[in-house]
Amino acid sequence: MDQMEGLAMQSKETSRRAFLKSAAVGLGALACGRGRMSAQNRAAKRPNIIFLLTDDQRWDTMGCMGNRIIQTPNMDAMAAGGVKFTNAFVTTSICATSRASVFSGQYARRHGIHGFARPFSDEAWAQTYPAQLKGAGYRLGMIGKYGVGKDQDFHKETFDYWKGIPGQPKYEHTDEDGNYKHLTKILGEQCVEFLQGCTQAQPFCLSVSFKAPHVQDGDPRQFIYDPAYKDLYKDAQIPVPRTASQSHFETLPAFLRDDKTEARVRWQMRFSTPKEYQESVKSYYRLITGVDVVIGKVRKELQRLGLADNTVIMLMGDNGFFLAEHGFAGKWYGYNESIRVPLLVYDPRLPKNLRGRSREEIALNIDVAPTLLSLAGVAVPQAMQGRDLAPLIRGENRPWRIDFLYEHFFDLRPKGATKSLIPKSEGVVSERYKYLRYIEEEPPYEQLFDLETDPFEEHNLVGQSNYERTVKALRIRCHQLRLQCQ
Ligand SMILES: [Ca+2]
Repeated sequence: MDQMEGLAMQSKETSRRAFLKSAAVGLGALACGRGRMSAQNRAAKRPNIIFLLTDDQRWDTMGCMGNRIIQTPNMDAMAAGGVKFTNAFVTTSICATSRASVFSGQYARRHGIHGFARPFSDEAWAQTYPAQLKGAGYRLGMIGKYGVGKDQDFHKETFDYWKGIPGQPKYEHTDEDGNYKHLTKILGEQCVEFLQGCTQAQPFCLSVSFKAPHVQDGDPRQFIYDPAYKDLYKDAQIPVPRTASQSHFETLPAFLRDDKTEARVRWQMRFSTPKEYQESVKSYYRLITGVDVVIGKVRKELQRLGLADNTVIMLMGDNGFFLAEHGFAGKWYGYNESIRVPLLVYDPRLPKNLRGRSREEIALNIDVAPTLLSLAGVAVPQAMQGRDLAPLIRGENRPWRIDFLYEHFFDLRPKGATKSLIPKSEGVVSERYKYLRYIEEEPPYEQLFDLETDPFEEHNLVGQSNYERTVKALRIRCHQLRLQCQ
């Protein structure tokens, strides 16, 4: 089939779905009496919010997303009692930039934070979800690796409870008696401390930014898990990804195979032998299970304090993570493993029939801020570019995005080098096709993947005559999105 025909069919299918969705919205409006009541109820008692952000957790590292090895009973319970977004992505796959997008609801193109040192200006911070919720009377808490700008530049005054950590925190700590204490456990204790300072009278928003399962950069042990979990997964055999083969690696262009690139340097440290691969993935899983245990403790404390029935908990990853796919480690590139993240929303106010559902719409890191504001009944600032996921959480249908702009401009250049050791890229991720281009190459190196027939992104279709028109259409779409997202 001609590829443009394919695109046209896709767009026809999209209109059909949009029609069905708007018809469903129409039907929903018929029951508007009840809708208004629930809106009033929502306004009457504003929910508490806990936003949990994991660091480098990819979408498929939870039991509820089909992983049969990892143990995440508390994440699975959140999904079973709430809503699971199965197509959640980040618009830029790196800690600082993605976190800036989470806080602001904006693409990197707009917030301009492409590296680790640049902070939010006062004006920009005023438009973020913490500042907006603070203005609306919420009690604010921040725990863990906030990841944007330097310590002295962060807007700590917004928070009533501040346990933010600048830079890349260390995993290993000792308590006052000199006993070992893992960072994830400390963050969990701080969550409990924050909750114990809350009352029914004032709603709260607690943002918890775990370091786990991010590696400890500069430490040869890399994934430093709590020794309490050392026996977990000991006897498991982690399957090797199909794209981790040498034959697939050799199909990649030379600049992506370059051993000096960060994705290859880190691959060498983590995955270069089968034994290393097994140990790295198991340790990564142990770090995630550590976070899961904290979620269980937080939920138990909410119950104990009588806050559970009115506290919405959201969990997201700040970016995905290569576990040797395509011969890479780390994230940054626009491949699925790097950009796809977990996203769960547990809302105890949901009626029983709406719990345990999956939403397949494309959800993004820039949707977090407008969603949290909407849950709190606070108007979403114009500057935010993400969409409110709350209607989807409530089981409603809305016409939804079918693509988004991917962008990655972090500059890691040794002195005198002309290119970043993390090749910069941008592109369009749509439901059917993914178009990426690496902008430092001359001419830019382009990739086109048909996600329907090639879900592992093994076959670059650029250069094939029957895809020429698709590539042209996506170049235009990329240009449009770049302009729209400024
Ligand atoms: Ca990260």
